[in-house]
Amino acid sequence: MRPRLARYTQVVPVVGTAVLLAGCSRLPDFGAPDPASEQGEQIHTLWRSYAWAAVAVGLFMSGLIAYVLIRYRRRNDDVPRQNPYNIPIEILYTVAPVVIVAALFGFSISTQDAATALSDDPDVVVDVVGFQWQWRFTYPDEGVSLVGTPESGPPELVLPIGETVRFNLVADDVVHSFWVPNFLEKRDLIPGVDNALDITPNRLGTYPGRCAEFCGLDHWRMGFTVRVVEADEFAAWAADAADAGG
Ligand SMILES: [Cu+2]
Repeated sequence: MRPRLARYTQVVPVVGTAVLLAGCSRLPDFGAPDPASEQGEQIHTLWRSYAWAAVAVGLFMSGLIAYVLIRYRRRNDDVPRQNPYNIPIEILYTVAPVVIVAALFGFSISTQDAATALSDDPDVVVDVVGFQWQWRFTYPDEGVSLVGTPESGPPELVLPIGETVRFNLVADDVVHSFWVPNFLEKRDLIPGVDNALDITPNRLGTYPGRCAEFCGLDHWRMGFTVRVVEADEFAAWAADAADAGG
């Protein structure tokens, strides 16, 4: 018995350390994209909190299991003490998960309310139309309209940093889904339903966007890009695009 146990005590820490080190580079985000909007930050924080809560519960439970395995190992052939029940422990292990789930539920609802809130006075409005198989982005206040075609390729959505952008989402034919992974939100475009989404970009850069609902054979063509720029650069771009009849 002894030598085998000694071998395990050497192997387990080595394997455990290797797994931890391998996971370290992705550990902080737990696989989520880097957020590029205020709403995305909120969702990202919720996601990371969930993941850390899962890690804490997992470690605690693993510790309990390890403790029981070692502490109550069979040492002889005596029949162990037979307890039909243990009321305090049963109450504890019923109440603890309920409390954890209730807390996670509360955080989810408050984050959802904050991330999906619609501003009364958005700074920029973009009317998004999804159709088989491209996007039309219209900025009514700036007089700009961009449409993706097989010749021109996918359109580029240009957004000013730090300003609230209202996306009005409309589908022309079938269901599509507007998705920019770095905003950590996606919203369906459904014929006959007016959906809206507010995004406040907070990081400069260019991000990929796509349709996240299979909408027919050329669904894969429905890619686009989002470029987040400074406010004055946005104004200059919008003036140029309006002049160009965009
Ligand atoms: Cu689509």
